[in-house]
Amino acid sequence: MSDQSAKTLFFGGEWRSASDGATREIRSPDDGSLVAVVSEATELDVASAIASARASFDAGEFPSWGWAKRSALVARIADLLERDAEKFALLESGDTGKRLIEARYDIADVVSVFRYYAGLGLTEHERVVQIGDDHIDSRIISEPVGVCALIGPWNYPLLQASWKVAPALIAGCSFILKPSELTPSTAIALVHLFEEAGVPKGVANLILGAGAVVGTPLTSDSRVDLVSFTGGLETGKRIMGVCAQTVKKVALELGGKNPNIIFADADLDAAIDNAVTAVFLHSGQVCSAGTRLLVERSIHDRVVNQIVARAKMIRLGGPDDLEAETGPLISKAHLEKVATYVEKAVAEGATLLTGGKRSTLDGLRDGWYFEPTVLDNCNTKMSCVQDESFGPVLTIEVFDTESEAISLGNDTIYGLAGAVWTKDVAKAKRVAGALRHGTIWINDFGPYKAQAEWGGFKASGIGRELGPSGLHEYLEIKHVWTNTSPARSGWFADSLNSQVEEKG
Ligand code: TXE
Repeated sequence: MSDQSAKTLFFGGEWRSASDGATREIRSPDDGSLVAVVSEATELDVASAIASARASFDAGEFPSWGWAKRSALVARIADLLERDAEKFALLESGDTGKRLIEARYDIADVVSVFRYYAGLGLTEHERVVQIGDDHIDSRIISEPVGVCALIGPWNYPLLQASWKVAPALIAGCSFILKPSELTPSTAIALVHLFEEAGVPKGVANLILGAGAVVGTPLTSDSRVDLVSFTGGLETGKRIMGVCAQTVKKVALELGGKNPNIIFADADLDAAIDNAVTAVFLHSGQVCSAGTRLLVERSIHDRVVNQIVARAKMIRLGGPDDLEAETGPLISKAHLEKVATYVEKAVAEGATLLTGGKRSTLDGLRDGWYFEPTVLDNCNTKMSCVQDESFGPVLTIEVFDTESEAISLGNDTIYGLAGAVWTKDVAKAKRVAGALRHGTIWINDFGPYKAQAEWGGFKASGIGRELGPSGLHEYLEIKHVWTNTSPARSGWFADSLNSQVEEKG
């Protein structure tokens, strides 16, 4: 256990305890053991962190450092993260319960996000507008948006934080990072690393605590210019409502209900294997999880039988279990949510083919393990098809035609990601074009890259992370018009000047 209880909030360039001394215990989802004790911020701490960020932005040097200097800083952070990768992976798997090998992949991805934005910072950020007049210089420039509240979830804590802090730093913003109260350890370590890298005082601030307590003070404060949030739909709606009061910019990633469409002419071996990974990776706690399998009727039995057989074989286990293939759910509350979701699905007419309950197999200690679950005979009227379970639960629907597959794939309020499996390239492109989701994979499932935008259509969110658009979220656009040969506008009659002219 790391005893971080002393001082784990960071603002004004100093590590601090909560103003009332409150702390929170972080417990392993694998066995309930104590992982860390951290400070639990108060509203007063939030106000101080915002003041720190505001002062550094309004009166500090960072916004005027220039792109190249900020890029060098972000590249330095990438180097330090690479140096400390194993330490970060251990912290991440400790808080989330995910296998160490998965946490290592996450940290490698975090490094590439910092490296990508370090490189993007060195590209051109100004645009000259061609006016056709030698005396006019019309220039579009990008400036930092200001003070940002960056609120993250618990499934990929450091990775989701990196999608926000790396572009915010490149842009020259100051920020308050608020990780999930369930998984704060890597955010604490990251801010220590920011200090070592030389992030100026007040630019990076860290607040820990429950969203219900620190969330509203953070998102309602008029000194905050932008809120970037990744989390659940209901929390996202609440945040958007709060932000409307001060007309803040918002960037939201609110999950998805992602269709994975398999046509009969697909490479079924690859399609089935990827379908299993798509839904059961990280026990379904993935915003882009392939939780809705849409399968062409003629291959339904073959595909479903194989998926069920594979689901039954999946080995659950904790961070240090080298045989394990996936880990526990994040908390008791989340496990109960997933169990209720399955119960409701069955009550609504879905057929439970495997799983559906907490796994208590020997060796699973007292963790929040849930059996990989497959529900057949589902349809879009059922809540299991419409709501995000965020657990290892696959729902199966059948279709007969291409247009039916498309309309089923779009019959959701969400629009984050989807996949289509077929050997017919033209059909794959037609379906990809018709699906209203932010990422479409053709004959693949899951890859994302720091260079490629990530985000959702419809209720999956607002804005994009990663890629150049992920930086644009943190920039204000300013048009500067310079006239090197000023002249009278001549728009209104000027009696004063005409009198002067008459007298003359
Ligand atoms: O998320 P919350 P929860 C989905 C998933 C999951 C559901 C609920 O379906 O079952 O959301 O999970 C902070 N103002 N996703 O309850 O509440 C909170 O402290 C400001 C999808 O854990 O959205 C945490 O830091 N902040 C998702 C963060 O919001 C508030 C990943 C996320 O918590 C706040 C995680 C408030 N009023 C869950 N209330 C994805 N898109 O990948 C809470 N928070």
